[in-house]
Amino acid sequence: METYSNQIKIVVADITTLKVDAIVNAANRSLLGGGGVDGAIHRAAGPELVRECATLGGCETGQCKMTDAYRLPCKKVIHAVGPVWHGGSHQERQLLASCYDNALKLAEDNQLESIAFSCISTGVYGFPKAEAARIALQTIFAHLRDGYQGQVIICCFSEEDTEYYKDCLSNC
Ligand code: AR6
Repeated sequence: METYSNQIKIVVADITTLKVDAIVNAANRSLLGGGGVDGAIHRAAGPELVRECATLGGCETGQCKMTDAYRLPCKKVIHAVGPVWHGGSHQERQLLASCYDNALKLAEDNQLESIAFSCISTGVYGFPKAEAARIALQTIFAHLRDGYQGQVIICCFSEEDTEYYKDCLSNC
């Protein structure tokens, strides 16, 4: 994993402040906004964002859809719908991996040079944080191995949350 560490950054930030090509929202299937990071993104982007989202027909769990970013400093928002944690026997791990995989495919297909992920599913959706960090990093590293040249930022909302990723980078 160390080989690609110059392409991965772990930061503590409000994701709405990041000037990157795309930020990844932890959305719900309606794509019409909510609490947590989703609420913060919609507030900062302004009402045009929900207007565009309303044209998309929602999004399945594990999938992503991309919109403009309106008043945000980034260029695009990738809305990922993470799984609700129901104990781990409902394909939660595969669905979370699929969010990261699909967001990175969108980044590749659209020549995005930097992408910042929120910690999808680890808030109200209750996904265990250590396992979510491992899944996120494994999926990101698979894309870097396959040749994605961009910068990947993992945007944590607290210093504590960064530890899950740092542990994983040194032990995975
Ligand atoms: N910047 C970066 N990270 C943030 C921010 C922010 N401004 N605000 C919160 N986080 P959550 P989920 C972190 O609950 O678990 C919404 O209502 C937070 O600390 O936002 O995928 C949606 O509409 C946590 O680490 O997302 C869905 O209904 C991470 O973002 C549902 O919540 C994800 O927490 C999705 O739940």
